[in-house]
Amino acid sequence: MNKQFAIDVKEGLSKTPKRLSSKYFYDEKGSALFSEIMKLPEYYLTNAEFEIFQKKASEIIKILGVTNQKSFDLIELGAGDGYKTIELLRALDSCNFQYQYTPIDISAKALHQIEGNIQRQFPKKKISPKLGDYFHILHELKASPLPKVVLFLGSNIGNMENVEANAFLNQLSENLSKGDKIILGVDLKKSKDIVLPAYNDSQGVTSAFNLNLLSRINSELEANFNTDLFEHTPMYDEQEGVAKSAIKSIVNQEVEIKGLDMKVAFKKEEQIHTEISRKYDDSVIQKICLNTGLKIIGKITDSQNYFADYIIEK
Ligand code: AVI
Repeated sequence: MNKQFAIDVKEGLSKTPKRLSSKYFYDEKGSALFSEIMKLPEYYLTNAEFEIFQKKASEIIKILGVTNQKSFDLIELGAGDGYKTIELLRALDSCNFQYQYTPIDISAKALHQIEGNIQRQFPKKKISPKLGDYFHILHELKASPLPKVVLFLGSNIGNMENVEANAFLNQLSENLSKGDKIILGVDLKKSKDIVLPAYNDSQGVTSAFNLNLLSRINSELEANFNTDLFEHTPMYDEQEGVAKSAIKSIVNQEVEIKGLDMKVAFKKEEQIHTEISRKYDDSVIQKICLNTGLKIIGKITDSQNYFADYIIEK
């Protein structure tokens, strides 16, 4: 049993309002559902960032200030399948840049997938995937004398509250040397008509992704959630630029979680908060970079201005 999962579920379901962390979405089923989400027509984020890497990689490279005279480390945090990164690698290769690509992930399966994808596209390229905690590995890599470019894409930072994002960037900064760069991919603030469908797709994949958290509690903690009696509930606050997802109980009910030796009562309409997906503008990015020793040196957006990759320097 994953001990921390048990502790967090117990604590989260004892709170008012109830909450569960989105970091627990990604079991095997959840990761497969997230891969499906990224291909949905409503989930514009992936295509928008892909377009940036496909069409504007040379602008990114210019801001990074790397040259083909000197090698550098290209490190990706939570690389996924590498679909977007491959475009950046292609652009770097076309100008004969020398670099070592190191994807870091906590999932061996994800690393295996990215290695396979890269090998298929660039049969001669050597990559050095690292399995484990981002900061632990970055700390080890700090000893390398080469300049670093760290990729944190896909608006993954948006799943953190601003205070958490600021602490994350601070920790990232501590593991970098002066002059190292970060490419931070973020979804931009925009109208509800565009954002909400991305979290409430017509095929119900996002709903299945959210409700899978209850199935995970059923299988890992011996619970009896009936997922038919709960509903995926997406929200978007346009002023604040925050999308939130919750799971709503559609009846009064009680659920038993044997593995935690607890019973949880739900009132009809009661929600469990599961995820925040923050959207950004320059002022929010400045806020999360505050007192981290990091400064914004560039911003590249897609043609619709939906998504941005900020270039940040230590
Ligand atoms: C991983 N993360 C950036 C996604 C997001 O957009 O917040 C996770 C997701 N949740 C629902 N759909 C996608």
